Order: sequence, then C-alpha cells, then structure tokens
Amino acid sequence: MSVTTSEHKITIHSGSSSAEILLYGATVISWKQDGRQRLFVSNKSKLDGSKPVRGGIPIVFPHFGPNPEFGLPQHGFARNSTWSFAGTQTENATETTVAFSLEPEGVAPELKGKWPHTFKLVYTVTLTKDSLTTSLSAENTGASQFTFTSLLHTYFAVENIDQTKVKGLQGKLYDEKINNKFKVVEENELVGIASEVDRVYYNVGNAGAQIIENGNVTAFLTTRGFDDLVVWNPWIEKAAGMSDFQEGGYKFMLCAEVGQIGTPVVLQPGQKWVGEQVLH
Ligand code: TA6
Repeated sequence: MSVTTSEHKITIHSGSSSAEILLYGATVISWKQDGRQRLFVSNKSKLDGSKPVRGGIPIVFPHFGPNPEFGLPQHGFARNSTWSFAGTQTENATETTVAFSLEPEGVAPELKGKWPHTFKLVYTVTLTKDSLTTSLSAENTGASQFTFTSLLHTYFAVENIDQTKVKGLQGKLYDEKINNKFKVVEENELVGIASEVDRVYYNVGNAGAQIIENGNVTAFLTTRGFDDLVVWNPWIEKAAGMSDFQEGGYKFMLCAEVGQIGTPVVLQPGQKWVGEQVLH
C-alpha cells in the first residue's frame, strides 16, 4: 500500500497489484495484478504529453467523438490536458485511492477557453488487490448550465482478439456508424470481433459487461453513472493507419468503454455529476 509521485506520474500499490497514472490526461497507463498487465498500451504510444495515450484509460470530456461546435479535438480536452495531483485519499491494508483534478485554467493552452464553461473535474483511481475503480466527477462551478457527454476509454489487454467475446450486451440497442447501422438490437449473447467494430450500446445498465477469452471470463466491469458502453477494435486497416498503434496491436486489445453518450448530462450551476467504473 504505497503512493509514489514523480514529476509526470503517480504509481500506487495495493497488495500484489499496481497502477500508474500519468498527470497528462490523468491517464491510467498501467494496471498490473501479480505482474500481469491488464491494460493495453501501444508500444508506439506517446507518453510525453504530445498527444493522447494510445491505450490505458483515456478520459473523454466534455464530448465523445468529434465536436466542431467548439473547435475541440475528438473526445474533448480532458485527455489532452495535464491534471493536478489532488493527493492520496485512502491508503490502507486493502485499498489505495489517489485523486486528480482539472479546472479551466489547467486545460491545455491550445484548447483553453474553447469550451466556454466553468467546471471542476475530479478523477479518483482506487486500487485493490482484485480491482481498479476509476471515478469521474464533473461540477458546474459557473453561473450558467452546461451539457456534456463523457466516457472512460478503457483498452483491455487480451491474449488474442480471435478468441475474445463480449458478454452482457444481448438485447441492447446499438449504433454502428461505420456500417450505417442505427438502433440495432444486439441478438448475440456473446459478441465476437472479426473485423472493425465501433459500436455504441445504449442503456447497458450498471451490470456492465464481461470479456470472455477461450470461454473463460478474464475481465468484467460494472458501472454507475454511465448508461452506455462502447465496444471498439479498429482491426487491421484502421489500426495500421494510426501512427501510434503498434504493428498488429489490434489482436491484443479490446476497448470496452463506459460512457454517457445517448443522453447528455445537463448540469445547472452548482450541480455535480459522478460516473464510475469498477474493473475486475
Ligand atoms: O472507441 C470509440 C472511438 O470513438 C472510435 O471511433 C475511435 O475513434 C476511438 O474512439 C479512438 O479515437 P482516438 O481519437 O483516440 O483515435
């Protein structure tokens, strides 16, 4: 049970587990259990703050996807900005929690002011021997309401995407723009990945989803505050087109991303929203 701080990164331990969080984007870039890395981070990813991390758990705020209205990059500014370390909240025999915060003055200089609202984000990372919980709160500290969408863009490490399925989505409605599919009912108990998949599943519920590899549950996530779940694998061509995606990396990753997308959050002045995921 320890917390180690460096100029750019916080490292926490709890039992035989560890996690590393960059101040840049408050991005979790490592989560190990007994030495086993649970998250995929491309070996060509930039970790120097020059661009969002290609892997780990990037934070998406104040909008999921492109947002021409404010001239912000895809997925907003949270993952492109250097957050402040807000200290250790818990450090005991079973869990360690560290906190990070971002307010308008902390937004990356080239993006500052583009989103014309006053806010405070607090992100906590809680590590136990068996789980990683990441929780985002967004508070409206201004004088007028604002609307946002948000998502935790978790890249799970998998042994082989060909042997990987997602369970928990049967009966849910999804959109998949790349294939011009909208409001499709997921009929499969197990969703396999055999080409590019980029789906927003709506109202998945707190029970979240499970990742099944070779018939075994190798990861599962639960959530509160995030209604939706994005499933993404860029597959061969899309991955090859990304300079920071390692050669063949698509085979060893699957994004299962809790998000609040379908019903944007509207915050009145003084109101706070919280969204959380628990990864096992
Ligand atoms: O994971 C959903 C998604 O919106 C995909 O469409 C893909 O663009 C992915 O995010 C990664 O986005 P990025 O901006 O990190 O390349």
